[in-house]
Amino acid sequence: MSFTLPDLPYAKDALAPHMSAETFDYHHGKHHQAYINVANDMLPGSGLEGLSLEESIMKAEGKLFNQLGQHYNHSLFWESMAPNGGGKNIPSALSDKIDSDLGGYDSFRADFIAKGMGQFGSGWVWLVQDNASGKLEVINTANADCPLTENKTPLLVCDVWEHAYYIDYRNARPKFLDVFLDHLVNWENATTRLKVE
Ligand code: MN3
Repeated sequence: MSFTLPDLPYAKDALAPHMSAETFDYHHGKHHQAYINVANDMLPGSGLEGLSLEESIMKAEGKLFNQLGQHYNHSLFWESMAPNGGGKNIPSALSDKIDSDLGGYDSFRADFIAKGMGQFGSGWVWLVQDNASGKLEVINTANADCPLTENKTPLLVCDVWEHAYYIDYRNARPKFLDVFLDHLVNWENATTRLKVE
């Protein structure tokens, strides 16, 4: 099979002024598309033909893993945002888990920003659920690395590579992380990914 660029789950100007249509033109239309194009070029003969994206990520290595990881991570990034998102209006199933596992929203927010700022160079900051313990965790990963390979289920992700925010925020990663949390997070989507025991 080959992979295709997923449509954004909103109009490309729907998150403005927090994330501009110009950012989506480049980040979704060019960066994300390029990872898919290279992955599709590399898949024939790789032994991974016909596998789902998630299955492929678990088996791929090297350059092909990097393309597939970027495809998965960016796809979740688009779904992690929504118009009029962010803030503390979190469905109770997830809000209760944030309280019990992460010490509450304010603690989560501070940790998410610290880990997002602490990721040197390209990478991601995530809210994940560990599949073994069932507990929520805030983690960062470098480059194309993806929590799926660490037995964790991603609930939401923010891209902290400069191309995610340079058009709208220039070099101000802290401002971008503030805006992501306060105005963009799609808490309903994150809650649908939560496994409730
Ligand atoms: Mn990116």
